[in-house]
Amino acid sequence: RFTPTPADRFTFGLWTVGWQGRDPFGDATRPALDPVESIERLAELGAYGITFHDNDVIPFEASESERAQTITRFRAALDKFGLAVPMATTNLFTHPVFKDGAFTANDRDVRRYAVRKTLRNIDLAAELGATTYVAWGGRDGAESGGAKDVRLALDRLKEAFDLLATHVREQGYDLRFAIEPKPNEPRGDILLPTIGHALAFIGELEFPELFGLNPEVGHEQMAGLNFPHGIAQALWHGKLFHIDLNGQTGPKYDQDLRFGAGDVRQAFWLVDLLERSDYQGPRHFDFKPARTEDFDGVWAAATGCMRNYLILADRAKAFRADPDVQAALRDSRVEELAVPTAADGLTGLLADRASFEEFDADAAGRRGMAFERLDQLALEHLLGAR
Ligand code: GLT
Ligand code: MN
Ligand code: MN
Ligand code: MN
Repeated sequence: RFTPTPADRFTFGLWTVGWQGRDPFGDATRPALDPVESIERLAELGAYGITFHDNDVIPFEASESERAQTITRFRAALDKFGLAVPMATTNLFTHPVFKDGAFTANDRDVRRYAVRKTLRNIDLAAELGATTYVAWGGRDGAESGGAKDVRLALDRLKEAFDLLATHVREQGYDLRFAIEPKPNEPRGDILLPTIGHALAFIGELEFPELFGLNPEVGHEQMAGLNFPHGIAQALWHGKLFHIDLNGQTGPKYDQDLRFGAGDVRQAFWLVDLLERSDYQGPRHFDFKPARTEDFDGVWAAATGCMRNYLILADRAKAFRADPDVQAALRDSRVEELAVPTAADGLTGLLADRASFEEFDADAAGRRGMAFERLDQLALEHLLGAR
């Protein structure tokens, strides 16, 4: 039970299991992991695919021939162990050249280099069959007010995305972009800090249909936001292109805990939402196995991510199937929200005396919503008490 299979569409970033545990206060606690070994192990554990930054596979300083050799070896491992590459992305944050950002660096030469580096990896992503290209502008931000003209930075961000989209269209790639919001870290403040900011920005792009979101659980929660609500809005706009699943305990540094750790109640409502939605994309984990762990701990954490998703999906299903829950949902009039407020139109609404002149607001104000019972039922299902 709760054993993942490729049909569950679980995917992992190479940089997740490959994280060596380097943090601002301490050195690596684990040796580097060969991407080929990650592919083999993740396939064994039941994953569907892997995702990568260019430099997770190809070292930044690799020559053209080293690059070609590395890609050949990487492809061979994917074929051998049967893993897909549904998504890829660019490392625009590790090298010092990106210290003031990539697409929005004040230095024009850095911006041109960042777009070229991305274009090159988009070609590789398309070649490997990826249909989503993630853009996380982790260094696109500032620590101080005078350092960045935010309106100009947004002009340059739009310019970069318009160039990338033009390339994808000209090459005829079956590839869409997923912008990943994050409020801060590594910059003091990052541009497009939340789902809402990113959604609004997409509307200003030249090819908005090619752009959606890759929201991360912890990134919204770092800003104190409700992740399931953010995902619901992304779905409502038709913009949930991809998702980064992990765990976070409230507003603090980006913890990247394994999925299911951190805010387990939001994790429950998230899985309940995703499983009942039309989201068909991968369930992608972007977590960091704690630096206390050896490799056994790394694979245990990766397994935990997948098992927790399956367990929560099972709990959410049991919650929805429970007749007591269905009665509680009726008592809370949850489905009544599907009824349009004024299908009779403005004229009908204005003519309807029951809607205002004869409306008893005090009586309506006395009606209980019965949400507490509903939420208790959810908690009991989540805790396995029902
Ligand atoms: C980095 C970041 C993640 C992003 C990755 C994509 S890289 O680890 O913290 O949230 O998803 O660039
Ligand atoms: Mn994160
Ligand atoms: Mn991260
Ligand atoms: Mn992420």
